[in-house]
Amino acid sequence: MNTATEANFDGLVGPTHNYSGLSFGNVASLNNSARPSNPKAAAKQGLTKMKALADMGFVQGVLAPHERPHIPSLRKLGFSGTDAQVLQQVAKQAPKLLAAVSSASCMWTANAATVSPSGDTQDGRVHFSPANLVNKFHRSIEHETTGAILQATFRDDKHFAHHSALPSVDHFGDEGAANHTRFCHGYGEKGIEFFVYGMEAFNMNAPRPEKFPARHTLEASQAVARRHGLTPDQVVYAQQNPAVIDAGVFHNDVIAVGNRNAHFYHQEAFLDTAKMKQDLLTAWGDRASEFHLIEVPTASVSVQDCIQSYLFNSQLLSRGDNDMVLVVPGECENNSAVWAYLNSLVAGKSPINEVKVFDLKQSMSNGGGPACLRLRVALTDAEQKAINPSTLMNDVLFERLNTWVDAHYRDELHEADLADPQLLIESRNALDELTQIMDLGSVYEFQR
Ligand code: SUG
Repeated sequence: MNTATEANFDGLVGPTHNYSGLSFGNVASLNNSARPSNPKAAAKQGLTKMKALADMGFVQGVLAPHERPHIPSLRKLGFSGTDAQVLQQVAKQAPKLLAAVSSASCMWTANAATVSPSGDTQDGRVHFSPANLVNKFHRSIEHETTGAILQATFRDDKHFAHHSALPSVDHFGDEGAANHTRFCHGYGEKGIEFFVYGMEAFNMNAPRPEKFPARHTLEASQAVARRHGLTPDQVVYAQQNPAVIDAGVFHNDVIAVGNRNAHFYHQEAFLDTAKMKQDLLTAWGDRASEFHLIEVPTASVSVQDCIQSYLFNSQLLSRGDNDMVLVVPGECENNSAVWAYLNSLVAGKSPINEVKVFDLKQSMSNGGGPACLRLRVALTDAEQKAINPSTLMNDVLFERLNTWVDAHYRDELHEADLADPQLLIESRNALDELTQIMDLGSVYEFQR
């Protein structure tokens, strides 16, 4: 058996971070539409969390932001001329399209890909499938650059297997690790991969939400499990409760989080909670008493409280066996029901022994909490050594990235600013420098 560690790769917030109300079904995105944003503060809030986790001894990586506004997407849609002319035309003819190709949404790297660690896969490599994010146009343009950045980070095919995204069509709607959790004894041991979906695409008679979209399908998860070489006995599928999707739980990570032998979830998260529990316990096998099902009742915390506070959009991190810390956003502290629940949780018998609070307001206002901002990758020592070292957080990288943000980021951005050709130039200059800092090569179209 290999020993392995869980690394967290956070998305660095890009220079065009803004609030455009692009995500129907995501309450925060819709509520904050057209509010001015602060890209500099957003990037710094993210960096502060990354550094704090690195200082706590966790392996922390960084995934670079994408090129935005994304001029190649606009050219595909028929805009032409110089880059400045393209911006001018789209701002006049289709301002929402400009907002969509300017979104810094790749910061939410829980949606970047689904990752299966080497302990789970038939060929003993770590498998990555970038998510097609097909349900939202602004996110559907992420997967190619995501793939390039993942390959520039996990850059050796002896240890890492990189797939392309699934077909970009609703039937295979894939939102990545936001709907995927891995349970295991130790990170290097064969684990259980738990896939949560919003609907069955090919079965019109199965339940599905009525108001908001189910972004992720069972068929997408099944395809990812197949291509990653997972064996059926280690895979569990569960359907999200359509009623919570309709209430604003657009990804399962807004209402459940798991790590090693603990599943922390809300009473109303799943369509069939009893089956979810039974299936996980069956897959876990013997030593069932070591598996913790921590169900939060509606009577303590309502679904609305979950959506408002992002209680479950937390990072559940192991400090040792049966010793976990929960990283939550500041909104949890400000919600009295949630804060009371968390205090009783850490005082109780579960493995969750401490809560750490981070200010991530800039990301939270678009519906992205601590768990949205990170992609988990369990790695053996040999795999860790094979990673591009310039992507790993430490004192030097923290300093360099803060200086870089100070040099290139604005501290106020309005939707109208997205048409400013100077913003495009600033963003490209910033990213060009970043590829050198992080030794990524030419991952962006403007560099080729
Ligand atoms: O896809 N918000 C993102 C938030 C993603 C959160 N990720 C996880 N739960 N894992 C989304 O809805 C809003 C952009 C805007 O409206 O400007 C946005 O894309």
